Amino acid sequence: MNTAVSSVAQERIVVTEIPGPKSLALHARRQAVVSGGVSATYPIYIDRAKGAIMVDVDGNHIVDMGGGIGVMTIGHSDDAVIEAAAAQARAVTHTLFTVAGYESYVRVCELLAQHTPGDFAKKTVLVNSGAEAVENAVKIARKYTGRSGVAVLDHGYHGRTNLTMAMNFKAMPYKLGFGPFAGDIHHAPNSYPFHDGLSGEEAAARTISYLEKKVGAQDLACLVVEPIQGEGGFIVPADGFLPALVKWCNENGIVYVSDEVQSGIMRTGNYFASSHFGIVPDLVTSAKGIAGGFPIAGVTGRAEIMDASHAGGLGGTFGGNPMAAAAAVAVFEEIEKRDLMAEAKRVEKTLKGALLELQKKHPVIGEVRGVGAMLAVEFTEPGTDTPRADVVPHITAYAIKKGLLLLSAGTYGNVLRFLPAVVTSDELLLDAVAVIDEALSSL
Ligand code: PLZ
Repeated sequence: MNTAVSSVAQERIVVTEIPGPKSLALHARRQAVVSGGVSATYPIYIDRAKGAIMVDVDGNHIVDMGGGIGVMTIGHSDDAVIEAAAAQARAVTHTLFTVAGYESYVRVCELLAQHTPGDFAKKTVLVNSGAEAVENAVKIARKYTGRSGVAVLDHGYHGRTNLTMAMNFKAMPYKLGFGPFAGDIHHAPNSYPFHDGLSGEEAAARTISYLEKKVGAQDLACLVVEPIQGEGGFIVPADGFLPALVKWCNENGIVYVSDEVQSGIMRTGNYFASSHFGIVPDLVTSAKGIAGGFPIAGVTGRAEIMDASHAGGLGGTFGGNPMAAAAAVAVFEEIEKRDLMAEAKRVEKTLKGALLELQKKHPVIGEVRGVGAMLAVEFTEPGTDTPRADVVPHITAYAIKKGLLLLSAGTYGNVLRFLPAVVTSDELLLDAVAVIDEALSSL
């Protein structure tokens, strides 16, 4: 294990009630000055973090199964990542890449060209957030095709900007009262095998027929799809669904955008989840795990599409910030150097195995699913697919008191999702499942 991980005990250690007194004091200060629109899943405040552990201001060592929603894939405060960012900060912190360049931006684009699916010339634009990456993908697809329609799938999530709000499925909390929204966005059915029982081919035929009837393929600039829907509940589409959509897009001149903000950068044990499903998208969005906690995101894809914009059409003051870009380069280097891809597969083996065992004991577990270090449990009335929304809040509230941070997901709030750092030990993964077992037994 690298020193980054060993400098904070990789153990669950509870020394006060959680939240402890210092967290509660900070929370009171927050409530006076932070917008009420910014939610607090847990009223805890973090002092430092390494690997799989966050240490709160009261000294509790909390096992982080969420990674700040899928960002800390390489682990908290990885030595190589912080060194790279610090060295870059000492050298130069900002130029605005469109005014004067620097190497780390170019290097990230080379690495993304190398590691995104597809054996063709690729180019990238770097931006600040996942939502901004999705915005740019749409913008680029519209410019390239000269069409305006945007297709998205039910249960999808793409961000909080005006355009991406319109692309989200769920009204609450993402859209309610925030309209009017950007137009020409078309929502179509997804593939959700646990609920729809359809094969990939059947689900794709339904999606395609819906879009052809409702919009007309010739009016669509792009189809934007999360290969595994994240906020929607880690919905893994049926085999064959995504390849059929890609084929239809290719045949109809529609740009296929794989939104890999949550599923990308080794999360699923591949650089990009698209590869897991054997698809080659035209454009891929990356963010979250790409820079070990530094804010940077990108759109990467076919050079001819990425070059459709006139010079000056893409950009932004902070996009591809030097420190964040240097951190991203370090993440890619560490993945190779330490074979972290294998660690993502280990996480899947250990955690999925334990969750499947748990399912035998607790029939309220309807489905265990996911790929790599992107796993989830969906809770339903035993023997049915009727969502049980009460289980996840019970488990998360129980777990945090024991020093285990878990995240929920799902349109019906009935999914527990796991986005651990790939450096999380088997012991910690099994310990997390033991805590969930206790929580379920006390339901
Ligand atoms: N596309 C697939 O998962 C972000 C949202 C956290 P940003 N998901 C976490 C929250 O509550 O705001 C996400 C995603 C997919 C786009 C985004 C948007 O990425 O970096 O949050 O803008």
